[in-house]
Amino acid sequence: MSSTAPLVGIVMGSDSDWPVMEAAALALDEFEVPYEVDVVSAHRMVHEMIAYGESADARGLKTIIAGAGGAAHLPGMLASVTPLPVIGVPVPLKYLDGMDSLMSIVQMPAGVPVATVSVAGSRNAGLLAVRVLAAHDPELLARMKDFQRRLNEQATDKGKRLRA
Ligand code: RP5
Repeated sequence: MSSTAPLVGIVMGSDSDWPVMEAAALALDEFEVPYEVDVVSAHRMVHEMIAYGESADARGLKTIIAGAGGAAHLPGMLASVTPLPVIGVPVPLKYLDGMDSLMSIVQMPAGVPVATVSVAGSRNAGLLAVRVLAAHDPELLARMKDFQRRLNEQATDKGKRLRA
């Protein structure tokens, strides 16, 4: 990619979410996709959160990955104020095994979509953001196809080793 301006915004409700969210950043690193990282709490920083969502497309972001735990309203609230695709990452906390985070993010009202990945599935969130960008970037699309080919080879090799 020629641009170094961030194309993906990775945001989370607290810095305590970072151990889960870091895998999204690592996936974007693998594909050399520029991104920014910030804490934008839906509850503790409501005005900053709205400003972030409202300015995201004008600042050049193409998609937002938002992670939060518990009463995880951040992805949905951002999706309410930005036209960009929002990918939600349910962060599991100490209680309820992340089911509270998952339910808070996945069941959005019609008209306000959030692409929810699995509990703590931030690597897939990063890879999904790459696919969103790759749809309009032939070079990135080729790299995603190569990634998928290697994934297939690795899985095939595992099968071969088991059968040997
Ligand atoms: C949520 O509250 C955050 O996304 C985080 O998962 C959770 C706990 O935050 P801290 O109390 O650790 O800052 O809004």
